[in-house]
Parts: sequence; C-alpha cells; structure tokens
Amino acid sequence: MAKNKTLDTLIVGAGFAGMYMLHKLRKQGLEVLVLDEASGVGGTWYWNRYPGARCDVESVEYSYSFSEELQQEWKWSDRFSTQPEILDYANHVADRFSLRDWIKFNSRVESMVYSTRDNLWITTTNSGEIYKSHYCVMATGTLSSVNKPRFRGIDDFKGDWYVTGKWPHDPVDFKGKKVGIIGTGSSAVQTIPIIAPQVDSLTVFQRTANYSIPARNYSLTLEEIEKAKANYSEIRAKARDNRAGIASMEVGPYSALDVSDSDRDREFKRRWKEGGTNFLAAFNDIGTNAESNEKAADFVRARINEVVRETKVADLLSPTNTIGCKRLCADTDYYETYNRDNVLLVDVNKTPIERIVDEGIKTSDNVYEFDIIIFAIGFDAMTGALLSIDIKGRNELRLKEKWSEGPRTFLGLCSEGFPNMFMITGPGSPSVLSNMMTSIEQHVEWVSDCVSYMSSHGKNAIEAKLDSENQWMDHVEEVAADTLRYSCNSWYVGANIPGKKRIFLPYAGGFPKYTERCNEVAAKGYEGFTIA
Ligand code: N01
Repeated sequence: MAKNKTLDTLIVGAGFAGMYMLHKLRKQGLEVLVLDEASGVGGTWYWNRYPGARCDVESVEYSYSFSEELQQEWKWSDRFSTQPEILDYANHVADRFSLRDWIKFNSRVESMVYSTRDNLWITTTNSGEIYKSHYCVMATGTLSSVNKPRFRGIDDFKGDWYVTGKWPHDPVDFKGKKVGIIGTGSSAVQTIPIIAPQVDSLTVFQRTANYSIPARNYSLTLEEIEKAKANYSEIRAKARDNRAGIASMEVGPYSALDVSDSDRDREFKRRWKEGGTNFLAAFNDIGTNAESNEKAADFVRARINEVVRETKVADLLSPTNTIGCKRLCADTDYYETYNRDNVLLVDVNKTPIERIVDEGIKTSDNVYEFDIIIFAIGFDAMTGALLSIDIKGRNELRLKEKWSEGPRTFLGLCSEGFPNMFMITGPGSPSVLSNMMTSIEQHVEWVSDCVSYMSSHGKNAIEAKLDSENQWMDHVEEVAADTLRYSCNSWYVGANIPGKKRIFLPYAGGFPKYTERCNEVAAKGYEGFTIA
C-alpha cells in the first residue's frame, strides 16, 4: 500500500467491525487501508486473553451473517465460545476473505486531522507514517480502552501484575502462587473460577457485588450445529427483530408483577436452569420497573445464599443494587469458587485499598502479600478508544473538546464538525446493549451504502447537521431515562472512570427501532446530514 497515495477510506481497528468494513468497501472497488495497534486481527478478542475469557452471547449468534459460505463452513465447539476460538474465527475470516493485505498491524493511530481545503483526513501513526483518505471509519471498539490501574505505589510491587484487558500472549504460570485480584465485573467473574484451583491462594478485592447467572455452557452436538446451519436465515432475521439483536432472547410477555408468585418463581427457575444473561428478559419490565427488578434481584440473591456456604461471604457477594444496572455477568462456578479454602473475599468498602506496596496490597487494616496482582477493573467504555486519538475536525475542532460534556452524535454514526468520519457502534447507537455482531453488521452496511450513495450522486462530503444531532441526543436521553440503568452507576454512564462526564452512552430504544430510523434517514437521501 503506497503511503503517499490518497485512500478512499482509512479504517481504524481490525476487530470484527474493521474487518467487515474493509471487506465491504473492497468489494465496492475502493482503495482501503486498516490500521491497528495490535499485531493481529480480532480487536477485543486479541487483547482479552485472560484465563476463562469467553463470550456471553451464544456462538452461532456471535458470528457474521454476511456470508452464507462462512456460516456453513465454520463449526463452533461450545454454546458460548472461548476467546481462543473467537480469535481463530477472526483469523479465519481474515484469511478467507484475503483481508490481511489491506491491514497494517503494529500501527497505533495518534492523530487524525481533517483538511477543509482538500476535503481529506490526514492520519498519523506512532511511527510517524502519514495517510491521506477521503473517508475514515472508526472501528475502534467499545470496550477496548482499558481502565488503567492508578493505584498509588503500583511501581513498588515486586511481583508481576496484569490487566485483564491487556493480557500477555505467553501463558501466566499461577501454580503455587499467591494471587490478588481487584474487581468483580464480567472479566473477574470469568477469571476467578479458572485460576482458583491453580493458585496457592486467591484474594478477591470487591467494591461492588455483581449479579451473575450460571452460563450453563456445554459442547454443541453435531445435531445442534446442523440445526443452526439449516436455520441461519431464520436465526438472523429473529435477531434483527429483537431489541438486543439476539435471536435466542425470548422476552417474556408479562410484567413480573402481573403473574402469581409461583408462576414468577417458576419462570425465574426455568431461566436460571437454562443459563445466560437472557435471564433478564424473563419479564418485560425488569429493566424499567423497580418493583419487578427487585423480584429478579431477590431470586438471584436467594441462589447465592444457597450456593455459598459461609453466610458472611454469601451476604458480601449478594448485590444490593438494581439487577442489570451494571452489565449482568454469566459465569461457570463463580459463586461456588468462594467455598474453596484457598479463596478469600475482601470488602474494600469496609477496608479500602490504600496503596500497592512492594509485597502486595495494603488495605486500611492489613497488608496482603502476593506474587501476582490482577487488575480486572474494566474499560473507559465507548468513548475511551476514540478520544485516545487526537481527532481534529472542521475549523480545528477537537473531538475531545466537542465531547467534553459527553459524546454528541447523530445515530452514533457521525458527529457534527467531523465530515466524512463514521463510527461503528459509537455512542448513541445500540452498541453494547446489543449483540455486537448484529450491530456491527448493521452499521457497516449503512456506512458502505452511504459511501456508495455519495459516489453515485457525485458528492464528496457528508456531515451530520447540528439540529439532527441535538434531536437524536435528546431522544437517546429520553429513552434511557425510562430505564433503571439510567440512574445507577456503571460504565454505561461512565461512572467507573474518575472525571468522566455522566451521560447514558448507548441507545436504549432497541435494535429494531434504531435500524428503522437509520434506514429512514438513508431512504430520504441521508436526511439530517449536509451533503456536498
Ligand atoms: O469491567 P467492569 P469488566 N478499586 O467495569 C472494580 C464486557 N465483558 O472488564 O463496580 C476497587 O464490569 C469495579 O468495581 P465497581 C461486558 O460488557 C464481557 O469486568 O466500580 N475495585 C468492578 O467490580 C462487561 O460489562 C465478557 O465498584 C475497582 C470491576 O473493577 C465489560 O466488558 C467478559 C476499582 C470492573 O468491572 C466490562 O467488564 C468480560 C478500584 N479502584 C467483559 N476500579 C463476556 O462476554 C474498578 N473496580 C462474558
């Protein structure tokens, strides 16, 4: 790829979004290049190699639908895929569609500047390479910028420390080690049961107890695989019709308050037995009605009490907040792990972490000695990766400045002041509230249609209008305000990152309604955008 040649499109990120975008635009005959900081494809699945990493959307659904041949030839092993298998799939896709020639790895994008005079984006990488492109697509991921550990004294620690979202490629030897882990979100909930049997001791530092539902993972039988392959078109259509883009999510038709206690309990038990995060869809108002939510929360707390032997530990593990406020976890033996003699739970609300010391972690009442510390403390979600790049749009406007009071987008796809720049699953789109694969495909197809429209109409610049952006952001807020998630603390509202402006980041109106709006905008000649 000649560096001084002007590209049609530069894509940032070689995860599932970047790869499909590349494939689509190459098929349209465009000159495209993808840049990625990693040395391979896979995005989030390239980086999150921590022990036990696994997807919580079922394998057959967490996959591309755009190629029937791909659907038919790939064979998933488990109901919920492991990270290595998803990464194999990403690599298979890259090879099968000959994508690698158009991806430049080990290239971190540092800045992107829009030249009004030339109507071009100028992108500079960490090695000083410069690319010019007509369009750019930010396929930078939503949970890709890790929440960096900022604990005082971290450099004093004599042992090894790891961040789940930036896990090393070489296996970590836990055998006989004293290990501490900070955090009890999805990443920790998966890591803890896997490493507990390997280590000498595991100490979990919990700030907020999290709800977790057994994943009930199993190996897929040949019959199940064949059935999925024979029904893919139906599965995909059903997914696109579901609020979360998940075909297997059966949304209960009733309020949790409109059924008898025994019927409610039976439905919760059925969902618990079935496993997975579809538990939250047992009734249609768990996410919107506090009383219904409490019924679901009570059910899970009762299960925790049944599983965990020591009452004190069970109480500490029992969440008191809204279920689903923080993203629901799916686990294999998470609560059971606390019955092990070598696992200790520390409540950092009662005894806060003061600092890291050379031998381990110092809380207000103790020094815990460790060989290894794991930070499972999450991500600067949805905006972190985008804002880590110095993006300057029209009139030198910096995205960071424009978004200082929270992200502003039209449909989560574009931001006023940044012509010809698209975001895949950006803030203000269903994104993390949906199956990412469903949302990625919808966005990529919308963007490629838009680029094709521009070319067939002899147009060169497209930019969201401020009015349409403002109206969309009001709508995003309005639909979010109807949900219980709106008012509680989680990464959905940026509450996990000190100083981050509190704003509900994804679009909570559901995938079908959102898609309808995107299609309507396109059908009306990209209504709400200025096209020149
Ligand atoms: O991160 P999190 P994650 N001192 O933000 C704690 C997706 N994902 O990487 O809740 C002490 O959920 C923090 O405590 P609190 C999924 O969407 C999916 O686990 O802020 N503790 C919390 O317990 C998920 O939601 C899969 O009080 C501190 C934890 O660290 C998202 O990624 C697997 C702390 C962070 O939890 C993020 O999950 C993994 C501090 N200073 C991830 N700072 C699957 O598909 C933070 N914490 C299954």
